Amino acid sequence: LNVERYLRKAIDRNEFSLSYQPQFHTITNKMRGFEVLLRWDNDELGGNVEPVEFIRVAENSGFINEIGEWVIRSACKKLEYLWNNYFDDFIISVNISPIQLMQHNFIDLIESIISQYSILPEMLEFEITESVFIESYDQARINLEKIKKMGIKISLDDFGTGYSSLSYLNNLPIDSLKIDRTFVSDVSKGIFKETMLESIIILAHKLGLDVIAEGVETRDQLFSVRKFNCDFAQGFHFSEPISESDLDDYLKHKG
Ligand code: G
Ligand code: G
Ligand code: MN
Ligand code: NA
Repeated sequence: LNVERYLRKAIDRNEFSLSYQPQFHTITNKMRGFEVLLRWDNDELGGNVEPVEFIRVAENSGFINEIGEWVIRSACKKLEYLWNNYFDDFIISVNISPIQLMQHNFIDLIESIISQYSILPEMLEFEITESVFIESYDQARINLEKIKKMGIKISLDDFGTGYSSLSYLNNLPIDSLKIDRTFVSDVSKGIFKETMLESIIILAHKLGLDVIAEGVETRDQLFSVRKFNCDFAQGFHFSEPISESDLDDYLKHKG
């Protein structure tokens, strides 16, 4: 397929960029930080290619490791810049593919990247999905424990979809849980969705986890997640993912 062929050249041709979607505390409205989202602009494929169209291809070809390294490095560089210019206390959150997490040299790689920038590991968060544990639970778990020891935060992404198992919540070294946007978007559509949302939040809090609601698009949805004591929220209600070139403007006007 063409996608794979072009993907292999994308880093050298400077076709990748990162977008940044802010997350906010539901009550104080204080910014928690940004989720980093990969963007790919390729002329031959007609411009912007969605991550859903190429992440899987990159995973199957193993090329995700190289792309992922580029993402982490770029995110750390931006983290250094933001820490120097805007914030004392915030988090940059990076999506990590299961394939990346199972690399033998993953920990060395992360330590090496972090040492090259003036940043603290505590400011970095890795978003993982439950699919990690279907493939190779042990290897992923070993790496996660090491990442956690380094001080990097770990969050479980898309919670509530796929092969969710509640036992993961107790067995893995995670700090926070991101509630999938389907629970948030349907919250006004009946008591079942409300009960699901509320129960997930109560469970997470009992396990000492922070909770982030994804896909908050309206004020009503924000009020709903706040009513159930959800700690943080992210979504179009606050902001779309912001391109690198717009980020300074956004932060200056935010004050
Ligand atoms: O907003 P967006 O279309 O970018 O995100 C779609 C999906 O792609 C999300 O599930 C997100 O987790 C994934 N994704 C975005 N950026 C990255 C990345 O840098 N690495 C990995 N592995 N997945 C990403
Ligand atoms: O799976 P993950 O949570 O990493 O996916 C992030 C994806 O969600 C990105 O594609 C991003 O653009 C998208 N996204 C972010 N905020 C919203 C929102 O409020 N509504 C919808 N529908 N998608 C959103
Ligand atoms: Mn994510
Ligand atoms: Na998600």
